[in-house]
Amino acid sequence: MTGPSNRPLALLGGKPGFETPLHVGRPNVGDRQRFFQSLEQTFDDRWFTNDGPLNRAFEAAIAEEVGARHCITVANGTLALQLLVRALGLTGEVILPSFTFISSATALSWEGLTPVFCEISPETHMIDADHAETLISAPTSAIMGVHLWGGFCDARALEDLGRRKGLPVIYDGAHSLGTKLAGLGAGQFGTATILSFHATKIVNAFEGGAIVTDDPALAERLSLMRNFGFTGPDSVVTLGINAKMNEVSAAMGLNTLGKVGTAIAVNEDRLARYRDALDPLPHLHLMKDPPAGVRPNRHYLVAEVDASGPLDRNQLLAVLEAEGVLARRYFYPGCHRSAPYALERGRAPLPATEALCERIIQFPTGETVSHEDIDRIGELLQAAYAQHRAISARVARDGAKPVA
Ligand code: T4K
Repeated sequence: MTGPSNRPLALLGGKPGFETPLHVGRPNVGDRQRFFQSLEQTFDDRWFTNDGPLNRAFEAAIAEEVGARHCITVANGTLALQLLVRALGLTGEVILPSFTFISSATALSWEGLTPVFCEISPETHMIDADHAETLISAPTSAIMGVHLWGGFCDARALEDLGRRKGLPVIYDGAHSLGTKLAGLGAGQFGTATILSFHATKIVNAFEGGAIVTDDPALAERLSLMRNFGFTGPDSVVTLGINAKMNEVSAAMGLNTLGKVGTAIAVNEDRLARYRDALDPLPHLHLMKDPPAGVRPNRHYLVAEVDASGPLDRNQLLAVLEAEGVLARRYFYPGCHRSAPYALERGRAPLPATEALCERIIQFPTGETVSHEDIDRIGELLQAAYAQHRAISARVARDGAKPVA
């Protein structure tokens, strides 16, 4: 009898479950017609970049969505962070979690700051404010929380810490469009928050980013800095750079922002299906729901592989990759163990971060993933656990080849 458990797996010589690979981070397309229509005007006007009408409309719409007074669009989220720390005049060290995308740290280093890596809560995967407090010293100039997976980090604890220590709190909110904490958007916390509109984000502008803040002077500095420091023709008043968002990106941003509610509903629907599909698997746990009061956008489908189970995370990634399911292990190995920082001495180990890096797995979700796809992923995983001995032997012989 054949059933999910004895299905022939591609890693063991069977036919892959998916002819066309399934990706984590497939872009949302939004309303194609609206996108192309809005560009007709751009072509008619021949105004392609430099604070164009679509950029202004996108800035207003983002500011409203996240509840901030000001939004300054830029070319990507990494540049947003670089400009922000420069505009704030930060010096010395900035404390942030190691468990984040590498550019949260490298953007700081690029601006001459030293990232000091702190621990996370194993429950939320986000910054541990108590550990952050132990790392504050004379050179510390700011604390940066990172809102991961479409949830919120413990902003209240961080801001309490910032107040007590007289330090600004900033946020990397690259994942946080559409997320709410007690009805408040990401723009209602800290000195400022950076956003990303990379293709893989819930609201995408192909590439893009923004800084949101309530501080008018900071907003003014940032908008000068992103446009070479010009206040008018021939008048450069500050050191600037070209960090502008173009009109095509702003059109895509407006288009996908208009569909953010639908995108969240689709993500919720896929999560419900994954709950059923993964339910028979005792060693694979979907991430717990966020604390009460948080409305997540569910843009990442995050699970943890139980270390006491018969297969480890890398073996599961190898099984899935062979089947055409390109699951990921964000943010392995953790910034502190990535090449730019791995050789630094004298830093405390980060055991919670390192343990999570070995367990974490993200599955494909969103509008390009169907219920049938999710059911099939569940069956493939059941088959993998049922055939764990053959898989372990295969991997021991030829190596697990997890995606980067
Ligand atoms: N802070 C945090 C917490 C972040 O997560 C990020 C970015 C940033 C800051 C910086 O923001 P940006 O400067 O990027 O605006 C991807 C994204 O490139 C990156 O934006 C994102 N975080 C990170 C979590 O994921 P990679 O290196 O994994 O990208 P890549 O090329 O492997 O693509 C990811 C998956 O998406 C693949 O399975 C393929 C799929 N994909 C990708 C693109 C670009 C598509 O299906 N279509 C596409 O067009 O970093």
